[in-house]
Amino acid sequence: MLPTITAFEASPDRGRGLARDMPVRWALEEVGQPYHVRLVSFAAMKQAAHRTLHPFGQIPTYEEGDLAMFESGAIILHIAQYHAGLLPSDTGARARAITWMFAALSSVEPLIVQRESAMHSERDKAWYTQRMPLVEDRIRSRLYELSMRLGAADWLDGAFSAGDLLMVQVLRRLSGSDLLHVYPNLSNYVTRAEARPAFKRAFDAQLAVFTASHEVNLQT
Ligand code: GTB
Repeated sequence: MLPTITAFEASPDRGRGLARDMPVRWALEEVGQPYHVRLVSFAAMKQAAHRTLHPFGQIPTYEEGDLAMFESGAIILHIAQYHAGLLPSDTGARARAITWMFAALSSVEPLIVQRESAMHSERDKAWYTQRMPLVEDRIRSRLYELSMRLGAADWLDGAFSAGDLLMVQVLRRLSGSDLLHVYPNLSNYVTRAEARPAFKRAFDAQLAVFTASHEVNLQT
């Protein structure tokens, strides 16, 4: 039985592949696991049926037989544990790759999400122009540290892993800002990952959903 994931029926990212179904799709493509997608509206996400799968009423979710999961990081770890291709078999290297997964989600992404939240909900507040440089400085110093660690390597720790997949997906949220370009090795890291055939398949699949929903909206 193929796993089923959920994704936005009409993603607010307008097909840029920034919503969190994207890294799950990408992980499934990397390991060669076909999957079904169930599209959900914002209203449906908040209803009881979806909340049995996701207590916070969000996407993505993952169903496979009797198993139902939420949280993109946990889903990707599950995929990586049960399929070859996203985690090394050596115990130490595997632990380090998992460390990078957590680093992406808990030490890098929150700083970037803070900036997005400020841009979306605090623009009209008196403190916005003072707060934003501080928020961006925190991102800059974390990117500097990451850039130093990556150095001239292709990936964070040896071969491409689920740690790189999540880190790149997090860094992609800075596309459209100039924050990443200050560190050419990080920009190149993202470009290198985006050139992977699995990334392209995942990206095209989520873009097709946006294009179809956009066409429907134009006709109605
Ligand atoms: N920690 C959870 C995970 O990693 O799975 C977070 C899940 C989450 O934030 N889901 C978002 C959601 O369902 C979609 S991805 N939001 C609807 C709601 O809460 O009602 C976050 C996201 C949304 C939009 C953009 N964008 O437009 O660029 C980017 C990322």
